[in-house]
Amino acid sequence: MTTKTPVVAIIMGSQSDWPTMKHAADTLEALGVPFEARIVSAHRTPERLYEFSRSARDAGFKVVIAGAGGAAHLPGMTASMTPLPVFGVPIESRTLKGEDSLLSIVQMPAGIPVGTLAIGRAGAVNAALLAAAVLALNDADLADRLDAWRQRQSDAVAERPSDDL
Ligand code: RP5
Repeated sequence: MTTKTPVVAIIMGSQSDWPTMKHAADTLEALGVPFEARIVSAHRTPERLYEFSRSARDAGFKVVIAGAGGAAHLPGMTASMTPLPVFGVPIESRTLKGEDSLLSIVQMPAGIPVGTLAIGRAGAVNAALLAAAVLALNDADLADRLDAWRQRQSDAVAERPSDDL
């Protein structure tokens, strides 16, 4: 985590979500985007959820990434209480493999949007990349870093498959 004022809030419903949400944190770190990660449970710490969501914009955050699993109310409840863009990451649950998380995050009624990503690691990484893309609209240096990140990714793809890996 960088020492600059965090502009992305990564919130998650439980400590058990961190191995997934850490991929979002690592991606933001690689792009030089200051962030803060917090555990905020819609079910177990509702007062913390209200406090965080209602103060997020004034605290200087520009984007919220919210990861939750099972009956995953966190992203939608957060989005209902902040005007900031909220990206939801469905955590892969043990019983239903994250389909429960996905459906409960993606099926928001019209009026309160949550930008919903894929289940698990891919969703966490892509939520961070989307957050960076939004911030890069007003940050030319970050736009350059994002371009470089994508170029490195392209450069890392071999032309042909190998038996040696
Ligand atoms: C949700 O319940 C969390 O987001 C987590 O994915 C799920 C299970 O939480 P734990 O029982 O592991 O704390 O609120």
